[in-house]
Amino acid sequence: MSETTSLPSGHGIILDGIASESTWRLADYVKRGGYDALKKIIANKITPDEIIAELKKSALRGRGGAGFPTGLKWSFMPRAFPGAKYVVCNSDEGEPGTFKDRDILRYNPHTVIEGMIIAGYAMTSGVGYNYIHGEVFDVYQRFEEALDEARAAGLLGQNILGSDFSFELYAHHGYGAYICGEETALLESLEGKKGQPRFKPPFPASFGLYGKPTTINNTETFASVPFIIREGGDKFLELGKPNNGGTKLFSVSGHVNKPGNYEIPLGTPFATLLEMAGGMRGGRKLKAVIPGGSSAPVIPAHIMMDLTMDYDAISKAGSMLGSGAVIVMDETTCMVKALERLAYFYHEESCGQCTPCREGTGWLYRIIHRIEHGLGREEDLAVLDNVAENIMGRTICALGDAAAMPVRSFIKHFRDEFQYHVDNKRCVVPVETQRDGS
Ligand code: L3W
Ligand code: SF4
Repeated sequence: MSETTSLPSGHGIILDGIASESTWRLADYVKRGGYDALKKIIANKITPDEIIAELKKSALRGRGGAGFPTGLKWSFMPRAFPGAKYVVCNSDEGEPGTFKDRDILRYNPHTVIEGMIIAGYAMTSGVGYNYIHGEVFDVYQRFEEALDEARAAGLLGQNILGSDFSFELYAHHGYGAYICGEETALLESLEGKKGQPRFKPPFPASFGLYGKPTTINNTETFASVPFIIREGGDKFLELGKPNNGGTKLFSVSGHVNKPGNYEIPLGTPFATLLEMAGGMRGGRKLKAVIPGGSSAPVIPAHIMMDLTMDYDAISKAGSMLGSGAVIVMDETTCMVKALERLAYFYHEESCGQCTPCREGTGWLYRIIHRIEHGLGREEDLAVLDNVAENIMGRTICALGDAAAMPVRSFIKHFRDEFQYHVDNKRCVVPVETQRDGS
């Protein structure tokens, strides 16, 4: 898993003012306008409906992968439900290429806490949990410290800021299984069970944690909420483009000079992001980009260089903006080897509940492995396509599709390279020039 080595950068709302290691503290956050949104809600008795309307105006879309409209999701919550209702933050980022949420929690945890408190107020929920990926324990500890600061300041807990609104928030650290980032597997895990996805529907909005109505959003989604309430949904929308409001963090990895997290307005050209990341390493030519985490179909360079980084443009090009993990590959990349690595990951991480995923991911990996190792058979590309097709749409959760989609896109765009491997039992890119993107 990639780790950033320097402070994340960019211009926007989540990383604004993040200038040093200590900007995570409450006092610093307050200096930057932190908790003003919560104070505004309480002082002006803003209603849940008004908050949800502002979110809808902002065109904030879920930052975890699906890009689902946040205001709409919050409106699904049955506020009149008499029992417990929960707000859950999905900080279990495990998607290969994604490393943004850990930096948000590391450098700006209070913006997530404030966003979750506002969510509790808007959905009349009294309890929240932040499920944090198990492999980033320092982040869990920092979030716990930030929670202590918020509690001590009366921003969290009973009668927040002297009002009759109470909200408690707990951190929970996972154990590193990728599948626990799937929202229903996360809920199972939070309940203390084995982390395996549930059938949907019912969606968590009606049957969530402990079977109660639950809203789950990604870390970055909650982190965007305070700005929207403080400055207004229109202002957030204007930062991005229609239907793609605001700024977004992109985790850029691979063959660039400055891998790291960059916050940019949605709709920014990919070429600008590549420049921010220092351009191509060694001045080499761009070959392809996975624009939204390993589950997203690969896009060849000549298409990618004309695209803007937003949900609609990337999906029109046949891929997904996903969680915003941009994996950059230069001309020295062997596409068969790259796909072999992805296929291995999904095969390892399949939870095994559904036969097409459990068996199919193994088939995909083994066939790609033999092609890569000079044992490819003439029929292999057709078999790969057939296996991928038989996984897609036939599983409980999106991991099946996530394993199949890269296979189809790699072969679609780089078929000649796969065929060369099968025919010549070696790579078209000389082995001595191949470079690892990690
Ligand atoms: C109530 C309805 N709620 C939808 C809710 C649903 C969920 C959200 C989006 O997959 C993708 C996946 C990964 N009533 C509803 C409703 N909802 N209809 O809206 O739902 P869905 O099913 O479109 O997405 P999902 O199952 O959450 C997420 C892709 O993201 N991905 C994954 C990245 C992984 C990370 C990580 O490591 N943390 O971010 C990247 O591309 O493949 O396609 O909340 O309940 N009628
Ligand atoms: Fe488990 Fe794969 Fe089925 Fe998802 S698709 S529930 S990971 S077996």
